Amino acid sequence: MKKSVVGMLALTAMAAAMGSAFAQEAAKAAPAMTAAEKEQAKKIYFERCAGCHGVLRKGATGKNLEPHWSKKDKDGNVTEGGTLKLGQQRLEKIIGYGTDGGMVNFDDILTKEEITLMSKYIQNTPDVPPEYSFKDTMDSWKVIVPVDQRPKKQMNNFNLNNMFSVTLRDTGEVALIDGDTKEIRSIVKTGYAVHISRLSASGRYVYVIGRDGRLSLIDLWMEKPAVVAEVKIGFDARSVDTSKFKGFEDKYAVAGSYWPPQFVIMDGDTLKPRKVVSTRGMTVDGEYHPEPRVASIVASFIKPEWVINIKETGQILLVDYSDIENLKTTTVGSAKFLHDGGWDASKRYFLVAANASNKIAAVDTKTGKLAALVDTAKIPHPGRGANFVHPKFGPVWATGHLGADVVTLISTPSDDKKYAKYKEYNWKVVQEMKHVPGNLFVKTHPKSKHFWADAPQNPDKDLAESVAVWDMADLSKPKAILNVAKDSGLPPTKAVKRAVHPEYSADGKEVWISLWGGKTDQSAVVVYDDATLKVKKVITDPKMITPTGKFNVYNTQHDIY
Ligand code: DHE
Repeated sequence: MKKSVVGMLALTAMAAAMGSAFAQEAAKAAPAMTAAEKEQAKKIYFERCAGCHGVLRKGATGKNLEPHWSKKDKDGNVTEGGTLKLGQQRLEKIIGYGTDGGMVNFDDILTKEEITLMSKYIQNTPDVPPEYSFKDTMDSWKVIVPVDQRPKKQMNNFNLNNMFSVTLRDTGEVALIDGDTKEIRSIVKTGYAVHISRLSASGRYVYVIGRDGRLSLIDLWMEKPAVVAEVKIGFDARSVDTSKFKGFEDKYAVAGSYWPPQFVIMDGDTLKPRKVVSTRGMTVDGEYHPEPRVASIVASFIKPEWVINIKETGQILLVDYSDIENLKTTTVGSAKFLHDGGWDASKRYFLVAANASNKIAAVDTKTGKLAALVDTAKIPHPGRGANFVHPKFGPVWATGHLGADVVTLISTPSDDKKYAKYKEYNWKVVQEMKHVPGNLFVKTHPKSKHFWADAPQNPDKDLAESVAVWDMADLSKPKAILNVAKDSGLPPTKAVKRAVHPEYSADGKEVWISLWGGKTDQSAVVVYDDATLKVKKVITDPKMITPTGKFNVYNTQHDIY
């Protein structure tokens, strides 16, 4: 019998033996479901809900969804109840129409029957999924093209620096689009609902992680770039990066898993698993957490180190990969729940959103210490953030917010003498630029005068389909609003075409925006001229379905944002 199955049976037996009063009470009071209904609901929960609420439903970006959970005020009065207290009707409304707290409406994603089903399911006690061992990872590993059979030099004439890896979310693919000609050069099959693409230090390999934990390695040197190796690092995953320090270029990859909560270190050119490290442990408040998921990962350029952000514990791990057999890790406590983030302009400080605390944590990778915890508006969501020199406050790093109508600018330190006069502002919020809630990503480029922000999670259709652009030389000037869906010229569809994830071309002259439309609708990536804000090209194709994240090779390889 497989170890993971034994683990699951042991857990089930343990729960039964303990006869947990909660579990029994929940099982009694929760709506009955057939085994087939449970299976269907489990799949939907994994695909649509687990990302925000957690597999064990303990909550993170989303609320706790355990049947008997409760929140009490200081006098011990229950102020919020679990799903059983909320009950069937209220849950159906929340799932269907969303909430002011940032939960999106699912009435255009799930059918009425599915909403009823999910409302029943979350009143039942969560199942504990199986573990996933080093052996499971090893068993899933496939080298499709061995290293000695790969090209010795670039076999195509594409300008690889300006290639874009574009997530086609609902088809489980990425499109490799030539940034110069705007032609789709290759569409490769990947894991389910790919989350991000990252580059090897040399820029040759693209690493693509699916939500189902499948990591695919694409070789851009092939005549037609294709997947050369694959491995499944867990059941549920979001992050991947590579070794970028001098002497370790293209040597390792590291991928973070949501379930089980762990990260896996692999050989960079084959994805051969080398080590699995669990992230279970204590939160910054000193409580044990059984599901501390791996959120963003970034590779340092100044040390052989990865910054690995653990969502539920609020611990930032600085993992030294110079000797992976004897792995050294510095654990830096910050705040909960860590999500996405990026480098400051100097690439010494990594700034990460602690979205449940409404804070940005900055870690100093030179000293290995927390540099600052900065209070911000509600639910910061930076993507990787954006760096520019503010006319009044000097170097700043910017984050947008899911839960507030501003973009926050935080002053960041610099060793450059010309910025010494801005020192007094360091780690302070120096400005909040007026935007709208529901923002996910902000972007600028060292060669640009403009700053871009989307708002795909805004409940208003026009706002969700538009992006805002500021002139960084004079932020008091009214921002330009570009309705990307209208600019695309695509026919109207029932589903909102959410304008998402601005990404610059390698030369900083174009900005690419995805239109994240319905599950089966042909959609597009709209390319704007950054100087004139006019549409330059609408990249569309019958295969262009649910494009979301886009990763320009050069900018991703060098962390330019
Ligand atoms: Fe993301 C980055 C997690 C939903 C598009 N997303 C990240 C990162 C994490 C994360 C941890 C940082 C990776 C890194 O840098 O190493 N995302 C999650 C979730 O848990 C969440 C909230 C729910 C889920 O079920 O996945 C979620 N994300 C979404 C989406 O619905 C988005 C908008 C569309 C999609 O494709 O699924 C989406 N997330 C992205 C993108 C990035 C990202 C495009 C990379 C931004 C960048 O510029 O690096």
